[in-house]
Amino acid sequence: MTTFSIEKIREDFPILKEKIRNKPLVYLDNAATCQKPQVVIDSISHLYTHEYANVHRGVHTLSVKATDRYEGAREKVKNFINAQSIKEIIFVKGTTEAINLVAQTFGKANIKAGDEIIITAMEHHSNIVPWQMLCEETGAVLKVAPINLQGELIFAEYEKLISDKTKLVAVVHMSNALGTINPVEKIIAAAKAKNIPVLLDGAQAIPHMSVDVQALDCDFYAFSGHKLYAPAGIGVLYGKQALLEAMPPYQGGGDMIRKVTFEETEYNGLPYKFEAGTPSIADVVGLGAAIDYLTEIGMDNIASYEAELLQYATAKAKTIKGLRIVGEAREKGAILSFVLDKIHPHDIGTMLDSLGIAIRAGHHCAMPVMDFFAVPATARASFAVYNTKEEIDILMNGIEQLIEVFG
Ligand code: C6P
Repeated sequence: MTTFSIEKIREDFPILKEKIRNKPLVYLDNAATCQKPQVVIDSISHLYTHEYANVHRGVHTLSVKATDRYEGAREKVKNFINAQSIKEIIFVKGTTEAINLVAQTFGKANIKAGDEIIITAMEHHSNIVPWQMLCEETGAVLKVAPINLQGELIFAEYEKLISDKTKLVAVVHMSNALGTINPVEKIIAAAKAKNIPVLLDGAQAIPHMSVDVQALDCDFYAFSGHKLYAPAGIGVLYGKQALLEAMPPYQGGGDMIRKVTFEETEYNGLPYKFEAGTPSIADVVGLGAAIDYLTEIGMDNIASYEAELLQYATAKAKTIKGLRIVGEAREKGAILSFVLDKIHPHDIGTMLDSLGIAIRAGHHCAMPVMDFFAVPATARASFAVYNTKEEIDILMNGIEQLIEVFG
């Protein structure tokens, strides 16, 4: 049952009033990136209008104000995912950079020839390629836990891959191509039984459910701001303090140092050790505002509203002849991937655009998933808190129209 006013929420997002090809915008490409509420836009505008300067560097008033805003946002992120300390919150560009950071620091320090890293067959390229690069550099081996035709992890096969050679498990929390929500508690427990650290790719999960990194007991959690109603170009790597402290820095430069001479450099403490150079200050402030906005609505309310939307869309999609849903996991987030008989997903995307409907068509940066389901691509509608059942009706009518004309 919806516990908030959807009309009010839609009012918060100015872009939803746009017309696309003379039709009201129906934005269903939220898994790629979602739209921004006015409070996020205002927070950035306010910073640049009244409080902007570089952070951690100046004693002047504006620098102190900007630093307060920036560090205030870190505190908000910490509370949002229930980390133990702000030292565990590293600002990065996004999920991709967060995973690369772990591969290049934790990975290089702890993984050697013959060691193994476990991922799953439903990973985004961002959680495949950094590990392949590390394996190439170190001689480690990448193991892939298989999935079934519903798009679910075959847990028993994952368990079989865990051995004394396993040095890291890196798994997507919610798949962007299928919508599958992985049983991360079980995945983590199986790895912890052998003291193996676990990284979760939370890019898709974070906007759809409440995430508690302490309850999960994951070692790393990566996510992007732009899928969480915040600006693009900012993301978060959560890491357990002890692990982060033991890791070498990622990049060298300003802010990540305590003392530099030509002979040697003493690195800064956490979290700054991993934040070299002037950060994306306004984007961090925008992320803080997005977190305030979502906290006010409540992540559990968002999860139950979006579950309603997904259920509604799935039921409708199943009545359309010639439509096949790709990814029918029992635990699923607000993503509907599908293919149509005889119409290529790119044509579906283009034709729906002519009706004002934005979906994504393609391999969704998950080519191995496409290979597994033997499709070149899928069409993907992905829902956010501001979407409605009426918009889903418009989507389904659009699909029926294009089947009639081209199918
Ligand atoms: N998926 C999609 O349309 P970045 O680009 O760093 O913000 O996020 C990468 C990423 C990592 N993991 C998962 C599960 C993701 O879904 C994404 C981004 C977008 O599905 C763009 S390819």
